[in-house]
Amino acid sequence: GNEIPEIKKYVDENVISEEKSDLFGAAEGKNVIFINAESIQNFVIGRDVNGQEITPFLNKLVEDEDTYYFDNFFEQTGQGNTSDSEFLVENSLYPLSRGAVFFTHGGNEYHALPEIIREEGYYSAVLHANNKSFWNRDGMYQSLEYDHFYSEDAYEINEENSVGWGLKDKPFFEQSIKYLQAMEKPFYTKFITLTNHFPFELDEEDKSIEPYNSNSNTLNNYFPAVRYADEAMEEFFNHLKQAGLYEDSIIIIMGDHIGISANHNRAMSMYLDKEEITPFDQVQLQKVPLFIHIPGHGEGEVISEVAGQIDLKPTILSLLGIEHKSDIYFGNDLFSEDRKGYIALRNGDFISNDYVSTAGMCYDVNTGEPIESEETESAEENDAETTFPCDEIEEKVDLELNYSDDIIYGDLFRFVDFGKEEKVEND
Ligand code: GP9
Repeated sequence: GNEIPEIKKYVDENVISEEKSDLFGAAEGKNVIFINAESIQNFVIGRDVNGQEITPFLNKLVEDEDTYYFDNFFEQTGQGNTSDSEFLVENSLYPLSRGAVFFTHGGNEYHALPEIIREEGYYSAVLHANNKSFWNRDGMYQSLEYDHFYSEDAYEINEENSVGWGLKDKPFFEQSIKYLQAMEKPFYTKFITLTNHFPFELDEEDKSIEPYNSNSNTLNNYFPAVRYADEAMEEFFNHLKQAGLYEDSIIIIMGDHIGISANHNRAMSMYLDKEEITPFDQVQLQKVPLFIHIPGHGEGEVISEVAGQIDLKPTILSLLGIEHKSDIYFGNDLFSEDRKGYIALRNGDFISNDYVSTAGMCYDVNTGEPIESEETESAEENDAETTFPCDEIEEKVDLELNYSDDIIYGDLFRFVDFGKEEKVEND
């Protein structure tokens, strides 16, 4: 645990903000309903396919006065896909560069959201209609200190209500309502959807829009599958309203990771009407949607500051009015003015409010044009040094990823006494 003081110093000086955001405590005491939306990328939001809207419900949410929509929000997962997105959200640590941390370090000591908010009287549960050991979830959820995991055994699953990976999202949400009704309040629940999963199979009766027409069946079928997920989430909002659960809850919807890999770039460039998908475009395609819906709030807006999955834990804690100064994490409260201004991807690439660094190149974030290096005089010799404007952030990105890896590989939170988080009055 010798590294902990150095890591704590770094996060205190570079990550954790002293200032509370204006939304600190805005959802105090409310239930939190988090939807990990399988494979939903941001490029579908507000777009059409064959002249038909892909996500009519999410598009309405963008305009909704109770909703904050983040349109410059990045997924930061590695090989652990959905499980990595969960890891990022619960811990505000980075997943690993190789393998899935849920498998490789499922027995570590963590200081995750469910544990922290239990101290404030929150009950926590995950609802996901798949085998409980997939991604070693049953083991990892114990380490994250979830109170309960409603896995496939908690659902009625038959041939009619399943497709592809299992229970369809519509019956999944419908069957979950009874668990929410019976649950201790306030609760923090995570719903992990399944239908919009590669290879994006749907039954005919569930296809509300026609597939796209390109050389990639994966991309073609993605659109009707995303529409199905959009409809399922709309139905879920309606179930919550009918069950009397809506008013006392905040609902967060987050795309977990990309659905369409670079293998489908020819079809993707045709759909996006681009000559080719450049490395810069590839990074843009790692955007996933994030919606934070606070019923009755009335001050929602579209937020375009760069943001990522690492930011969810501090954001949720802040919305609930929970201070966490002793904590160690690498994200920022999305509503704080005082933020790092960059998002690190697991491969070391990053996106800042000014630059994108990928494949060894530094790009202007607005134009997508590569930025030339600058020649500067070296202080010691008469040599010229080559520097890129991306260099400074790149150093921090490398440091953060290494610190996060150290925490996981060394199981360093065993040596930290985080104490009790403080519930603070909003001022
Ligand atoms: C499986 C589901 C999908 O339970 O979460 O996981 P993925 O393959 O997307 O990582």
